[in-house]
Amino acid sequence: MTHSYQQFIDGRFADSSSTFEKRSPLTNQVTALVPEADRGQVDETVRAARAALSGPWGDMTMDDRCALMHKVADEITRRFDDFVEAEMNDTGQPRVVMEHAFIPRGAANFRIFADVVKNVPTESFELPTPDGAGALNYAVRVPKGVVGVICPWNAPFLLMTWKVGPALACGNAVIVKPSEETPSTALLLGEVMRDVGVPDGVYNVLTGKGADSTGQFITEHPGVDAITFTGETGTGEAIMRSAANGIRDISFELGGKNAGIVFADCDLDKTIEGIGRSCFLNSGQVCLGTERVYVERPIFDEFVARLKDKAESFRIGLPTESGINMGPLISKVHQQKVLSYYRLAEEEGATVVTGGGVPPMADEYADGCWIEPTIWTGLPEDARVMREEIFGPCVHLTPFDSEDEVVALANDTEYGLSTTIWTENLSRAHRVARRVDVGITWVNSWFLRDLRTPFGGSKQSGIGREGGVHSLEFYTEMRNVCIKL
Ligand code: NAD
Ligand code: 6OD
Repeated sequence: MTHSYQQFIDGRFADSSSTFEKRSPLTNQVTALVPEADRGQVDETVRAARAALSGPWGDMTMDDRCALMHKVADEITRRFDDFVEAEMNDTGQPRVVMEHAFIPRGAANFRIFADVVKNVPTESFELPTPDGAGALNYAVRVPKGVVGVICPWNAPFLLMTWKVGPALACGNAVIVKPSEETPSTALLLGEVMRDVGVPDGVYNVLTGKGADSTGQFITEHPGVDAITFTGETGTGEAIMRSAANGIRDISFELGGKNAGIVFADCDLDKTIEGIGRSCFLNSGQVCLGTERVYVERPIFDEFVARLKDKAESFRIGLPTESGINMGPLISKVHQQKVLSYYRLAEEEGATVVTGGGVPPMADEYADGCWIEPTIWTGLPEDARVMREEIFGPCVHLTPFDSEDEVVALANDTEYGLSTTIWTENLSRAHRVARRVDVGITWVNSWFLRDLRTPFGGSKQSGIGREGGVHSLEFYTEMRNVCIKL
């Protein structure tokens, strides 16, 4: 049965004159019709959001606003199963990943930032003046205004709330554009916002596509004061051009080609577990994932054999089946992209250690977007598979001989999002961590998140940092007040 989505504008669900089809990643069958907001609806939504800023939302005290954000988190927790179900249907990823990571993080994004906002001080300076009376400067934070939040499909609820949580805690109004593949949890959050009493126009969701569609219409709209975006680097370039009109602020979290670094003195059991997650979690559709792993030569062969066992231990299947820990890719288009890299790896001379194709699935799932976890060795560093983000459950393993060599290899990329380093030598861990040119380094762990820490990418992996106080720097404007005494 085909479900019809609506958009969430000014506190109400609304249709649109045009729609597009959404397919299930499990079957590739059409499951829903999604509205595509046109320029008129974007304009209407911007007006509603601006009105909210000068209405009850703008007048609300910080304490009341933050208390409301806690209510949002509580209501997400109360409706936990609805969120798990919605996200699972959109992404096809295993229930266990939704329940233990992606949905609880959505609620945490509201709680943590409500608390951060209340606890960050502003600065104050006393200035001597010739008359001896002096002057007092103090800074105040005000919301940026209407923030456009443009989101990807790979961890939809986590990544959307990671931006909406701090944006609202800081007093902004938001217009969220979820990915065309995964609109469900953003819309479900509309019900939550309405039910806990978030004023109309504060949280809006416009569904649609990107270029020449809703995404572009939002980012080009002069009434949108700032744009926060997570997605591909190329899309970031397009949005940056839109944001240049009217000099609007941007925060970008973009693509990666992250390196894992494994030293011979690592705890190999823990390393295989950790690197296994970093390569294959969410079918490799995690921006922080590792598609290149460099392993110190004395343990290279053992590492290859053990990571192969790990990859082959994944149970691929339906998100609702027990014991399943790998789902499909998001769409046929993405599956074809990943498979094109699987073919390219062989053309470029890779040895396929495991995987490389599509697992057979039965009956109505035969045409789903399934993919095998894949490991390669033997590619040169200039192979395209070594340089371009694939965003699938695949990794290339390369041996190395020295610290200097591995730092150079890890840094030899236009991206700079994250790295994961595995060693039992603490001094080496600190030394190497400082030298890898990325925004986020994990040692003996991966994707272990403290939301108070700076998060973002170097080089072409992003602009700006969010997390903790850094989110406030983007979602508020600092103003200085100077009082002559
Ligand atoms: P994408 O860039 O194709 O799309 C992201 C969003 O941008 C979608 O909502 C899309 O509709 C919209 N969009 C596309 N073109 C647009 C335009 N011209 N103007 C305005 N909006 C536009 O990314 P994706 O395929 O959804 O997600 C995968 C990518 O996201 C990968 O590159 C991955 O590395 C990256 N990512 C990065 C992070 C991070 O934190 N750095 C996190 C998750 C995903
Ligand atoms: O944990 C986060 O806050 C975050 N932004 C994760 C990004 C995951 C990318 O796929």
